[in-house]
Amino acid sequence: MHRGGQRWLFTHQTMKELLTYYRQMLLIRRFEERVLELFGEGLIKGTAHPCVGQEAVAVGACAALRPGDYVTSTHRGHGHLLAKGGDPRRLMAELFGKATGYSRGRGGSQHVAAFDLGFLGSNGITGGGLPIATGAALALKMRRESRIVLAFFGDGATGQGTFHESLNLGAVWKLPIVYLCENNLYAMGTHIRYTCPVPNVADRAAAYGMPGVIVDGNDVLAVREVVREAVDRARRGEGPTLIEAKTYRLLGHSKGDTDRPYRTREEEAQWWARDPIRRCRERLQQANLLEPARDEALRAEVEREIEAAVQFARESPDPDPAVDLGEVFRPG
Ligand SMILES: Cc1ncc(C[n+]2csc(CCOP(=O)(O)OP(=O)(O)O)c2C)c(N)n1
Ligand SMILES: [Mg+2]
Repeated sequence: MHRGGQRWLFTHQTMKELLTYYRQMLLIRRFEERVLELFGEGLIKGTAHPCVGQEAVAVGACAALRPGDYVTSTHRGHGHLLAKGGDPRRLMAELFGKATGYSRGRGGSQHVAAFDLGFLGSNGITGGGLPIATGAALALKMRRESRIVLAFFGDGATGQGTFHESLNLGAVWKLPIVYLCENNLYAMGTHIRYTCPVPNVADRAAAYGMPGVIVDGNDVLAVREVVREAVDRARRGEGPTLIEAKTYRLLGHSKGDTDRPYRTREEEAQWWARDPIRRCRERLQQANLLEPARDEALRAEVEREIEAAVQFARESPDPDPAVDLGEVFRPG
């Protein structure tokens, strides 16, 4: 087990890339905030799990992938899809249950997939993405393809049987896969100290004979760096890596979790001080790449993109029950 992501230099190129990551993280943040508002307006039904605070994991990890690579996601998957190249309009339409959504409005927040983007689905089953990712990696290996899979999952998912089964087979078969745990310290209201007997999720990698790497999940460049190393290893045919990105969800577990009695406001304030977007902005400002006017212009641009997504979703047609139900209940 080692701590990764500290060995790189900031080249001018890296700093320019950081600006695009900053924009992507802002887009994800505003998407999530807008989704919560839309529940309030009654335009989105069901539930959603905002990834506010965890944007750097999604963006840093996807920045290390090629377009043809696959990812699997979780119930907290909007950021993963947007970072993998998802169009906010089509994701918003999916949340509205509209025919123009990525899964034609039938998947919703927790079961949306975009195969053309290599996005094998968000997943409402905790730990449910892990065997899907492992199976996809097995298929890629059997077909001798150079693509790889990255599985996002939460700390809570590491208590599921699927975690053991997937990492075990992934390691035994040396599959081209990266297991990326977003340790945000909580599974719903349960702190990880009550469910994990070792100090780090990454310590568990030893049981599977694979490298276990810890990274600051609120540092987008650090995440990109460690994921790159793991992706290269997977592509070389050397098998999986378990990465633990230490992060925090700054809002409630889901849109209904507003009081959060299981944790203190002081703890939250400490993590707000480590907000990945704020840290990224400060780094860009120190490099003179983000003067206030530019920052303002960028934010306004993101705002317009989000509003365009909402408008697209509102104006999109509902799915046609004649077509869509026919596809759900395929007769014998
Ligand atoms: C198999 C299963 N058990 C329980 C749940 C209820 N549940 C939904 S999210 C969640 C917590 C997941 O925690 P974690 O994996 O850490 O992800 P996070 O919510 O922190 O992103 C649980 C227990 C579920 N969806 N699926
Ligand atoms: Mg968690």
